[in-house]
Amino acid sequence: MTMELDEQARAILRLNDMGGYTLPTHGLYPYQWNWDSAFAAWGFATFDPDRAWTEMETLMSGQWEDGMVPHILFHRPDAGYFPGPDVWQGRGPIPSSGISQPPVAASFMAKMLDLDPSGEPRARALWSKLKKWHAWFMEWRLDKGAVCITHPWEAGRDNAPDWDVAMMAIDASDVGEYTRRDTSHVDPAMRPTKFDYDRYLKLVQIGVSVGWDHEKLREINPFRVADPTMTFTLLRAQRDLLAMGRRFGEDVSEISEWITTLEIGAETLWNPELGAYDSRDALTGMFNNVRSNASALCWYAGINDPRAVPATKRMLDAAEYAIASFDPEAEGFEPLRYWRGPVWPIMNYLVGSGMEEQGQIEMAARIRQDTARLMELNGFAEYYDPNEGTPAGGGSFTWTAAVWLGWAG
Ligand code: 9YW
Repeated sequence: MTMELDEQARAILRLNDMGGYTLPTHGLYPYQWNWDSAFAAWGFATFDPDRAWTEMETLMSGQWEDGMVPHILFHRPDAGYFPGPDVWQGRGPIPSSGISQPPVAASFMAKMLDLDPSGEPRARALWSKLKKWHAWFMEWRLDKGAVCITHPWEAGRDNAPDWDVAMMAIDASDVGEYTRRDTSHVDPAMRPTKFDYDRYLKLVQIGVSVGWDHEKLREINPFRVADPTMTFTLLRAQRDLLAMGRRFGEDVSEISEWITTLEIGAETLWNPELGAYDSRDALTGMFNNVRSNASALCWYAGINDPRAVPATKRMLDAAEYAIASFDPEAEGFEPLRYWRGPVWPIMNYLVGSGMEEQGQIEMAARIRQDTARLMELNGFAEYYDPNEGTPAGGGSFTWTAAVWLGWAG
């Protein structure tokens, strides 16, 4: 059984391999996405290290002059996805979007180096690029030390309830006509709504209007939310970058300072009333009061926080398959609508492996077993219904296959 699934997972990576970069899935997502690609590299590292390093190199080849690594690289135009390069008008060396995504690449590079120590020269060459990207976050995205997103797509959790209040404050009445493509690939009931898409596009238009000038955007962008996903993944990535830097004989003093700043920032996301880490609107200072799986990334970030245990356990117990993206007991929970309830293997890996490292063995085992069970029963889907296990979203999904190869299988 396991052998067979290993083969299927490898076949998915090959199927989605465009030669140098990997698509999340054909049809729905026909480009190179940032954090998907880092997962893909790790998946490849389990059976084809050379291809794994190439994936990372292609991702980092899209880095902007200022250090940002975009959330999408549009290597070849594809009419099946909207909004494409003509709408985004990114200003990097490769046509791209104008925002970033959770910076998990350094952490996966550390894993790749463990799996393939002979890749060290390639890792060394990538290290300074990753550092420049991390520096970009520290310069442009902090609020009280926590990392902000400037667009819901930047968090990788597109329509999470975390952003609802901030989204309501955006006036998108002049966004104009456009045709969505996502809803022609996947059931619209599983996708973000038109209300969301209008605002996703409005934010892109605002970015384009100032040529993605981060300084100007800091003043005019109507959306700026400090996010646990971003804060915890960057904190973890800084730790991994620091450890690799030491090994390579690099000066890591600045990275140590960044870690301290981010630890302080992470604490500002603790919402005592919720008993969880929460997103916080940087423009209003208000917590969003949303219990999501992002809170449980604290362990992955190296923060072994006993305060976070009770609510996390309750979330695990509230679903058949842990861990739901949004609290199954909360009002507005939707088991099939993207980031408003479904369980995502990639988040399970980040949360579960962090728990393993920090000695939260019971919760970790539960998450890992559930992740494996979902794939054994229902294949390598984008995400699943946390109660029924129904596979949903795109099929033959790259990062789900990578999680099987690297961890769950
Ligand atoms: C979009 C590719 C991406 C992921 C995100 C996920 C979704 C939609 O798909 O984004 O149009 O960018 O939310 O995390 O990287 O799998």
